[in-house]
Amino acid sequence: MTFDYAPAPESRAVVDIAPSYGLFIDGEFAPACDGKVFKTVSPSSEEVLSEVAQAHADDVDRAVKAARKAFEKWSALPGAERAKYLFRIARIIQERSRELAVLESLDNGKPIRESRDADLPLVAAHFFYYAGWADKLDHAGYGQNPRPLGVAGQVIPWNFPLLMLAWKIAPALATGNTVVLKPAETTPLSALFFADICRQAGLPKGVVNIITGDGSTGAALVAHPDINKVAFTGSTEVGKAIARTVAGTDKKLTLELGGKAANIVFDDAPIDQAVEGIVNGIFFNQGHVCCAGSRLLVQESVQDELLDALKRRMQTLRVGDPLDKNTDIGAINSAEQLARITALVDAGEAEGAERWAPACELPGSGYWFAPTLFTGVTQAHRIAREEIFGPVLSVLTFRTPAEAVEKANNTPYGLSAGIWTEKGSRMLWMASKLRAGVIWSNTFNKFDPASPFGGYKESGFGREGGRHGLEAYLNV
Ligand code: TAP
Repeated sequence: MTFDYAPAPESRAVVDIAPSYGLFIDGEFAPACDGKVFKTVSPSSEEVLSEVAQAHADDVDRAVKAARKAFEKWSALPGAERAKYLFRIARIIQERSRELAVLESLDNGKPIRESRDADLPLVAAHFFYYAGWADKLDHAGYGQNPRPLGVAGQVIPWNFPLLMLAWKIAPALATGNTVVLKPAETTPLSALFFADICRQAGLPKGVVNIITGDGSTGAALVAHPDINKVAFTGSTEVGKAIARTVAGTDKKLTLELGGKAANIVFDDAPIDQAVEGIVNGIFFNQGHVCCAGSRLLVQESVQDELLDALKRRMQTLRVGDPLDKNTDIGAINSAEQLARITALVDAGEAEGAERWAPACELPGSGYWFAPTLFTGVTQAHRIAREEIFGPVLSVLTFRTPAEAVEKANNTPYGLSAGIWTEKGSRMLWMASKLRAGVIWSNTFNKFDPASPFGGYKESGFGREGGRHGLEAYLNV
């Protein structure tokens, strides 16, 4: 479904944003018990969008209790009944996708073209997909009568606020669990809008609870003694801390963490197509993508040709207002993230890599970073090892397929990889050697709810999406 968006000022009017929001607990919005709030800001204008309740540990407890109470009835519903609610939610998301896309672009900074054509269709598709599983769990390959776990505590990041919510909530509900979800501090609004959709869909009270807050709220949730499952997406550092909290308890845990994916281009690859894939791989969503193709590995013999074409293409990228449908690269999500990107880029220069960016004028207010390319990068450089989580590409070269595999795997992460070649046998050989959970060939950043997603090594464990995504929420 596509909409023709009005120019920026009118788009803003597409969605009503309340001046303040409470926590969504047991089907009602209510302030935090101590009345604390925080502001959520649009990263493209630094305008305060709304004030949102900051959940206290007692609020977390209240949300978990509501989810526990709701679990009894929700888990006892026939799968076909749960499916009806999920289908209804999916349809309302489609109906309200224009509002949601604008809201997501305002709160997160991502271009409206992406929230409209990528995030929202994927969010709805995810709910439709898991709705379809709700009455077929006996056929999921886990034997007769797989049982839900109970209450799931879910913590998500700011890069795909609504999509990460869908990845967490849809499989949990389909399998008969109830949830308490904490969105990231910088992007709470689409999760609160989703709470309203739950009410619109008539979802029983307490099945979904949304508690806004900061890292301390997430920590209180994962440490709560009465949750049965923790699902986390975010940084490897916080993921490790959560694993330590959960260790020794009977809580089931899945972690989706960081990445430093290699996008590998062989000399027989269709260069123009590869350039599009590289651009999509690193500049989609400002590079705030855990599976971003942030390391370009190019075969030496085509390096010059490829880099010339890539630089020409980068000169056409438009950075600016997320609500302008011609924008390719929106705002960096927060001042903190901008500082992190800037520090790593400075380190790249200090360590001797060569920095290049097209001439591009950045807006005066808000948080912005021009699409950037580093050549002369070695594996020892920080920009080749650490996740930048921004629109910054590090280019390395290789001569042989074996060298490409060695360099691609030379990272503590293992979330995704891309291979560009005409040779089918090489694709298969590479795919068998790369230590990455998702491997794309002659494409990049393609997602489908039927396809499991997740990492190797420090990119985490467990899979979301597909039949595999059910397992994380079932006693099997
Ligand atoms: P984090 O700082 O890890 O935050 C993720 C979520 O955890 C946020 O809701 C955060 O709350 C919360 N949190 C922070 N400290 C916590 C604690 N001690 N206990 C429990 N929860 C806590 O990551 P981020 O900056 O939002 O996101 C960027 C990172 O996420 C990148 O490294 C990226 O690779 C990774 N990521 C991975 C994936 C997948 S699928 N593997 C997808 C998206 C992002 P506040 O934001 O309110 O502080």
